[in-house]
Amino acid sequence: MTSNNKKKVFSGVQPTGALHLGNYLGAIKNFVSLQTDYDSLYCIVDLHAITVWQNPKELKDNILEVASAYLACGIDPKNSTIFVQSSVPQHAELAWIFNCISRIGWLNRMTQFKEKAGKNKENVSSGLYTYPNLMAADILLYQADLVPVGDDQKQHLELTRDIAQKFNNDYSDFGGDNFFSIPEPLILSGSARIMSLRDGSKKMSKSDSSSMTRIELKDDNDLIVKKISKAKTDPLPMPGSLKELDSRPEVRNLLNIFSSLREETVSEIINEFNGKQFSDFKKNLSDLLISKLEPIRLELLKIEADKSYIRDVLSNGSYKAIEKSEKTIKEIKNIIGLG
Ligand code: AQP
Repeated sequence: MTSNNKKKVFSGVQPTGALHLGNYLGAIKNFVSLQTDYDSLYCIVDLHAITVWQNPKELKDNILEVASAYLACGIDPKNSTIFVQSSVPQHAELAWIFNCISRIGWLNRMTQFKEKAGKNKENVSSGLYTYPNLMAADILLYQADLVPVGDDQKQHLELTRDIAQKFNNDYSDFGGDNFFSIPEPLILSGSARIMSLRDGSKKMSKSDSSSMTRIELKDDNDLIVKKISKAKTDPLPMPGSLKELDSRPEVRNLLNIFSSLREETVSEIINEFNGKQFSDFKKNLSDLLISKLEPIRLELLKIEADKSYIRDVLSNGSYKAIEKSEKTIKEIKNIIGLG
């Protein structure tokens, strides 16, 4: 607990490209709803982004884009600390310490590394491999109680908990006993994994080479209609039960999106459209997306045009984050015997 008795929340988004509906429904929408009840830190995790090569000019722009998206979606800098990870050097410092705590066997089990490295395992950066240690540092640096993430990040959260526990055990005789509180993942209802519009077995992702696989926060209304009308389905009629969705991943994904946006269950949506044409459903889905995303897009464009406002928000955020993290890192170094 913090001095104001609010629990702490930490989460982040990588500045790796245009933000999409998955980032919004799986992460940012939840950040907004948590910020009044929790002491919230929302980070733009650029050090994570460079685990895969980024064009430096685009990276700079993408950092500002994530900051603008946070603000446009409703994260309020009066309630939350918004900052860029690399502007707070304590993240990298603690990540190095965690490289020495975390075990190779633990990292070898991370499915996200296996998915991202694919067949190219020998040739990806070592940063991609140790990425979960940096994520643990992000969270534990602020002694966060809760971490709102999409369910794809749950395994990394478990590793964070393992690192915290091992640190507490390894240094229990040196002031480390119960030093880190063990953070909990916060997978909120409605934050289902959103899948690609062209392949229901792949998650919607910024780095997919085709923008037709995702709805981007900056897509205008016509483009949303086009992407939804071209979204893959199957020749069968609208489903009549949840069971049918097991073998229909693309249809399930569109229903999940509808249900998340409407904040109703998938069963309710199935009942509403049972017996109707797919084209009716898609038209309703496009209308719903437009009603939720158009105000965000307009706000995003307005904020992006005001670079000095964004820079002010980020430099205030970084100041606050350094203030919070400096004390923790000093204590950790003292426990370990560094410096
Ligand atoms: N498809 C998704 N469905 C639900 N949640 C998602 N998130 C990402 N994609 C989906 C959640 O968004 C937060 C920020 O993600 P990130 O940018 O840090 O990294 P990512 O998960 O690797 O996202 P992308 O879009 O797939 O980026 P690239 O293509 O660069 O790897 C996280 O909480 C994540 O769960």
